[in-house]
Amino acid sequence: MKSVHAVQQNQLPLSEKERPQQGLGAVPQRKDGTLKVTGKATYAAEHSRENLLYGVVVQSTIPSGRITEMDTREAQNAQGVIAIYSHLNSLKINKPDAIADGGAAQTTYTPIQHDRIIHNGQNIALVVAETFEQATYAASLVKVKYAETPALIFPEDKGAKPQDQESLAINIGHAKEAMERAEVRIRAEYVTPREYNQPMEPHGCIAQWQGSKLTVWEPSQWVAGARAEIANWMGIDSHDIEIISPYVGGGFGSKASPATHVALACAAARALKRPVKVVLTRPQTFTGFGGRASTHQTLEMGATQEGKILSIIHHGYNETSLEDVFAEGTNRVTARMYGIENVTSHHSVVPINTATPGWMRAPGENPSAFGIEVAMDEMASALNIDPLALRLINWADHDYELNKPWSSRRLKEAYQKGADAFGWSKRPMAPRSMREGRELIGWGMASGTYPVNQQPAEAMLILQPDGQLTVKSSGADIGTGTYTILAQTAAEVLNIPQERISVELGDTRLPLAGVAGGSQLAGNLTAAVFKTALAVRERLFTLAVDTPDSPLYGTPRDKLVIMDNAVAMTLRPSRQVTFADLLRLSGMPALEISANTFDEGATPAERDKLMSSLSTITRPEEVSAHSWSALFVEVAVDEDFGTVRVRRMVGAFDSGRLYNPALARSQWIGGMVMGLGQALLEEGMIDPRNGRVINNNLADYLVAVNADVPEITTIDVGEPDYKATTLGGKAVGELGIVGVAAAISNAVFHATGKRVRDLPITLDKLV
Ligand code: MCN
Ligand code: MOS
Repeated sequence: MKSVHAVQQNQLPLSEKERPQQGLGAVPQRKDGTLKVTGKATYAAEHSRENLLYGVVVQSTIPSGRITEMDTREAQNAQGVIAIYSHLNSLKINKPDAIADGGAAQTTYTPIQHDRIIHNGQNIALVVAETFEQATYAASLVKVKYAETPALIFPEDKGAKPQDQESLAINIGHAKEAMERAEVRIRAEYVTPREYNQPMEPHGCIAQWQGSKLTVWEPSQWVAGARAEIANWMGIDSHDIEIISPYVGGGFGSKASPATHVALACAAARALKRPVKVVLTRPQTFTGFGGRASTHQTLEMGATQEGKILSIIHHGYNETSLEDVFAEGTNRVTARMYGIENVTSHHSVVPINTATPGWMRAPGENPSAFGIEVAMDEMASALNIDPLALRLINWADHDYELNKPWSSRRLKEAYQKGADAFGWSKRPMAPRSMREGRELIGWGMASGTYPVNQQPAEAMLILQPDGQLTVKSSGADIGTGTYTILAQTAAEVLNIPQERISVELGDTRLPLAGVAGGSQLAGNLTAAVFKTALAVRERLFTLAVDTPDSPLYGTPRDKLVIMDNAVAMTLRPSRQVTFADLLRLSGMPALEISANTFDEGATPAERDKLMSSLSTITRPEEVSAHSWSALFVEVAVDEDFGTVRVRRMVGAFDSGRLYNPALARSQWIGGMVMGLGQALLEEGMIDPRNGRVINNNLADYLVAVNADVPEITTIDVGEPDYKATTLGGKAVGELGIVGVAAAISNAVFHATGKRVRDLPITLDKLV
């Protein structure tokens, strides 16, 4: 027996000797590592302010209707209570601009502005008291009466109306005709349930006004967006707002924009002229903002006997709220993964009584891959062709959906290296052909992909005479490693050791950055820091050769390097001038340089506006740029009880160049673990009577924990892709989860002969 949870410390791409010691590609200790493990990284709600008040949110207990009465008398009189805000004495909160309209808000629902209830667990009041306990107790005393109206609990409910999302439709070739020519056809429905991000740090903020200026400590994946949304809510200029968010205890999409309790905190703090902290309880995080929408796909696939897939006909939908359209594009991957000439696909949203769903690690790609990657396995099985062989028969030599060449696609290498490491060639074709005692053993595989998104960014570098360098960006490190890779980027150019570099992040006072979402921030920020570091180096060289008293005065600049806190001659390093001398000679206390990757000529105001919207997210134009993965999984299924254990996982990934192979690996592993949870455990259970999330806590909403996690092997097959990004890296953060649930479902089929198409794969579906 092997020990549980042994995440294998397997080989990094290069041996210790070959790996760069600093700069990109090195694996220095995490900048925030010591702070986090010693508890010195202070998260938003851990801050303390003088005169702080505590707000506790009251949530609705019905899914649909109106509030007819809210009796707050007893609560008002409870000890320590300062104020209770509801629609009855409403604080003004304006509707924010939705992401779809170039704003920053995932939901445009504005709490306590009216008596209308559109989902269960909706924020309907805020109780503010001197202590958290007092506010919690008083909140329990608020009595609400409702006039209930019929609710749409599930998208399949009678009366729910799908809205086709035309912009998501895909039409390539002639899918219907091609389907008729197919010799073998499969058709199935694939379902993913409502899922919840559940980061370790629950959502909580502190809002404090000083006159007309507002400061918000808020865990944020995107401080510029948070500021824009709060400015909308409060009806003030965004420059009067500061968001402070240096550490984020995970978000997985749910902290891309502030949820509505932040509006309540800001509005209450303004009214009371005291700082207010509002932290959602874990149960409240299940409805205080949306998780991943439940999705549903019907996928028909037709192929020749030889395994050439001729056609896909696909239709998908997801639930959304009554107020906002959130599309969890179930066809994001469907037409892209393979070389299929004929595909037609539609995606709809179905408004129901739920919180507006939001981003959750690889929105779109994740459920989409579950559909197509299980369908591929079904087709392989129908054709009696090995699933990996079927994928190679249908290899896409370019992007069929966009009709563009790939920027790079080392997926064949991923298939091969992953299969070798796993031992895939020994896989017997027939299901139920491997067994160990009472356990049925199965091997499954799938592929995954995630696109390269891009946004411009700014960066500032400050070099002190003693060689200390500070890197500044408002971008977030949500646990991903941004602090570390930005120090590495600066070190790459300026040859400064890690311990002399400090990085400041996650604060609107710092240079503009976009969202840590869409797995793009690493590429965006390393590009900006790289450009700035080059400018610093150029400036140092200029000072060295142009300053009359410099020992390097008049030296040709192409003969210069930076080493040991000095500008030196490449071939005669003893001829040098230290940073300290250089700055002193030029009369500068420090060298401070900013640069950005915006279009030239964009004014600061334009840049500012662009960064508070997601409309600036682009993709490379000439090419289709994506990260790729091949995933291999072994499961053991107890034949009597139907319990599934994942026994090992191998993931081979093409994320282009890795800025930090250890961090990238830890991201891939994180994605795979989350995918394991999605495959076997995660399911928001909705009470059909009232739309309540029944398992709204971490004891009942199960995520994968250490004991669920087997040996995980990761293999890096990427090479620098300079068509994709400036520094050659591609997406990492979300890639690891895409396709994992499919690989596990396929392995379970191989073990048991049972195909589970609706997640999670629980034992009741197997016995
Ligand atoms: N990286 C690398 N080489 C590359 C690209 C990235 O070494 N070519 C590494 C870097 O350490 C970088 C990290 O991977 O910091 C993630 O980079 P990237 O793929 O650009 O993703 P973002 O920085 O935009 O992070 C967001 C992404 C998303 S969208 C979700 S969802 C997610 C994820 O990151 N949420 C996370 N990973 C998470 N990890 C943690 N711990 N917590 C979350 O909430
Ligand atoms: Mo990630 S779900 O794009 O924040």
